[in-house]
Amino acid sequence: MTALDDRSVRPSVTTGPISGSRKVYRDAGDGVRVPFRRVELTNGEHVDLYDTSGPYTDSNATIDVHSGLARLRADWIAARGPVDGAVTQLAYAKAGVVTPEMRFIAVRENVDPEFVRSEVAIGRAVIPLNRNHPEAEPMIIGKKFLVKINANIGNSAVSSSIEDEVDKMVWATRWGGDTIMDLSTGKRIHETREWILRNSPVPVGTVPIYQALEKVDSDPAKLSWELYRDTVVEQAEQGVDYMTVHAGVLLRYVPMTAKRVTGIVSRGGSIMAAWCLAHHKESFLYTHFEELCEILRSYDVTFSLGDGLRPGSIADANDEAQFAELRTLGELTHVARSHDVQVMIEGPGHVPMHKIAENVRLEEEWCGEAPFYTLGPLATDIAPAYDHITSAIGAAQIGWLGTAMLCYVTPKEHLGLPNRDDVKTGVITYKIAAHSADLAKGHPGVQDWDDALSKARFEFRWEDQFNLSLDPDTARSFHDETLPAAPAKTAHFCSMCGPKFCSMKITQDVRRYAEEHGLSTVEAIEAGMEEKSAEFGDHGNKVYLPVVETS
Ligand code: IRN
Ligand code: FE2
Repeated sequence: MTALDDRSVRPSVTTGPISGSRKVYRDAGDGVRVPFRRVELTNGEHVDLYDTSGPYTDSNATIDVHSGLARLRADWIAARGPVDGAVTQLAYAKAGVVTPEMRFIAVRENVDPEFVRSEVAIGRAVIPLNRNHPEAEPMIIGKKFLVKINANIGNSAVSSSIEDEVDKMVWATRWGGDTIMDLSTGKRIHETREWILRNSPVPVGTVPIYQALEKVDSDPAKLSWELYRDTVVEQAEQGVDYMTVHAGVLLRYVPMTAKRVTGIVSRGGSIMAAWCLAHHKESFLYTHFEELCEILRSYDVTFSLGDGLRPGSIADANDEAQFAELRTLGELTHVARSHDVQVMIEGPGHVPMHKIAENVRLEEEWCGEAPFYTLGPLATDIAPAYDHITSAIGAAQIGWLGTAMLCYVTPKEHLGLPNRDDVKTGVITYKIAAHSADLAKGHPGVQDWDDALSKARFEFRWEDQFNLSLDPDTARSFHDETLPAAPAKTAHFCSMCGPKFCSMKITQDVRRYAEEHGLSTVEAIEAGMEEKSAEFGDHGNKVYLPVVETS
């Protein structure tokens, strides 16, 4: 029996399009179809948006979580043999081969397939796709592409079920999660991951040391290379696309954290530090790294070299321990690449704004521009319950500076396991950070979305404004709170300023006045001012007129 045959597990997932949009596909040649979310506007125009949600939002798709998603890439994978003994996207890219995955990505990103190949070949971008995860839609992580976001899900010893985690995966990708990581540490880790993988339209990452620790009753001293290796093989066989490996936590770096305010905050980092100290030996992740490369290479699993010594507080940012580890990650990057294994580098954490740029500079210099993948960073420590915001401030900046993927932080960070609502809040918050970074980086076509929304807003096309927003449901419900009536959805004002004080309405009046009087806008403002001052004289000196009720 496979895990999905277990009928006692009954995940209920959200299907159907996001309100106001529908799934369309663009042809990338040879039967490769690339999905987009099309928002049809009331003025006859439409906007096509990058779509991470997979078949779940396609009203023509049938979803059965007990069979899993269609195996989109199965034929592509079957059709190709190894190059130089390797089956990784990196090996193909180096050999000059443009894979169907690269063509898919080129359409998604609005760039040339050859450009995709060349960025992968030099290691500045990665395509995290395990051969055993054919259900996933290809995506790319690299500074020359759209900034991506990852959503962490997974159970803990005290909370959540398989059903909840599958639902969170679908929910996270619905709102824009580019990858998800299953960080389960509780019960039924293997089964939970199987359910997620078979049903996930996006790449799935894990931290194998978590499951390894479960296997030794949570005693880090009992871990061994052999047990870890077997866990990696088990997960790679299932189809995990990228794995966090904290191989840069070396024995000699551990004392560097002694005087920190928050010590070691990385779970994986602290597990490895505990092992190193217990045995007084160098980390087995470091000493067996080349063997690990050979395993990852045979599945095309991408390394996400973990930041086990990342700062966990503003006070500890950019310290000796953090940068010592980063140098080691740079060394390991080159080892992995020599095995044709794709690599990205994990980064902090908690970093005040003035110390963010140095992180990107050193990562690029030491790690050969491998894609940087950061957790926030939180720009301040003072706001538990709002750490999606403290971290999005850092994330937007570091994304602009060249970080390729942002690991979301939810409002529950530091407080508890995120639930479904927290997942959505985290994803939306990080889409804001990532898109803001994309705008600043000037990726082709990125601003079209902003422009379409702004035009809709200015022209009081309320429905279009809602439908174009990252979260149409919430935008619409906020508007409904004060102006629920249907006519309000075409009205030339909202309840924020009321009909008389709407700046957009006034601007439109100015423009109309100009047109009617054959004037330029500047002249119209001047002429209008004169009229108004005459009017004002009639009203005496009552500057603030009471707002007139118009209901
Ligand atoms: C991302 C960047 N730095 C850390 N992360 C994520 O944190 C990583 O991808 C994984 O989801 C989680 C690992 O946490 P620990 O084990 O380092 O605490
Ligand atoms: Fe933290």
